[in-house]
Amino acid sequence: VNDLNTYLHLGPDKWAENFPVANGPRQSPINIVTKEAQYDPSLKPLKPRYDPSNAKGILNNGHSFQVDFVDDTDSSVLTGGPLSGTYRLRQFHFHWGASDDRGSEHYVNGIKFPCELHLVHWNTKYPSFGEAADKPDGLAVIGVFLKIGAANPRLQKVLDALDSIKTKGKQTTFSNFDAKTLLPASLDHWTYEGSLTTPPLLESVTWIVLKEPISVSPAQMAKFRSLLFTGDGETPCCMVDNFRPPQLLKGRHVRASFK
Ligand code: BO1
Ligand code: ZN
Repeated sequence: VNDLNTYLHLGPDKWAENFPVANGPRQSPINIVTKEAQYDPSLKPLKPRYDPSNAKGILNNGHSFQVDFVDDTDSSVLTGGPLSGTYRLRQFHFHWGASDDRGSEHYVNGIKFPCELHLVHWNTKYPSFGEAADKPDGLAVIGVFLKIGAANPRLQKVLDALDSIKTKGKQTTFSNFDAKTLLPASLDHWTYEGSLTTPPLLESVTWIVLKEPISVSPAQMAKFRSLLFTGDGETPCCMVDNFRPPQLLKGRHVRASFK
């Protein structure tokens, strides 16, 4: 694939033409039907341990923006929950809508949120993110819903950086940021076996979707929507509706860490 971005902009309906795994057995996101999720007492407490000094940069990748982390040691890791072993933080990014009635990738009982945060980790039983990314137990992503409410001061440093990366391909340094401050008070979660939600849609993700949303104000959501999909010199196109809709469950089971 020479230009992943070309496929991204054709939209989710066209992805299967070049990525047949789009119709595979463990695609993401999904609609989480809470009454179908079974409490699993064998799930361990989820343990994120992040080092603020690992934050490295922030990039407009043309379909979202991502904050990247140095991942050459076990200093920012996720363990516990459904996971065996240690998963290193690689990056976080968001998906959001043009308006507050949509934007999240996962739904809960058919309910959409205006935005969803993804913290992307890779299993250190493999030598690198790239090696892990196509293994069934290679990746773990924490999903956090954002709901409209009070301004969230913990988002502000990220949002203030967006003016510097308005267009596709722009990046700047982003240092000394504690990703844990973006998590809600409760780490209660649902978990299931899924995939990347954008091409290459690899079926390698253990999804950990937190039950408790974090807040975001209308003005903060406007800041997300001020980013552009387009590069400098192109006709500006606002970065909005960068989510994939829910995929078929195909017999999968969703487990809950809480009763
Ligand atoms: S998501 O969390 O399921 N929305 C998701 C979707 C796609 C990626 C990551 C997370 N893509 C990968 C790229 C790699 C890149 C990596 C880390 O993200 O395929 O090329 O190195 O930024
Ligand atoms: Zn994502």
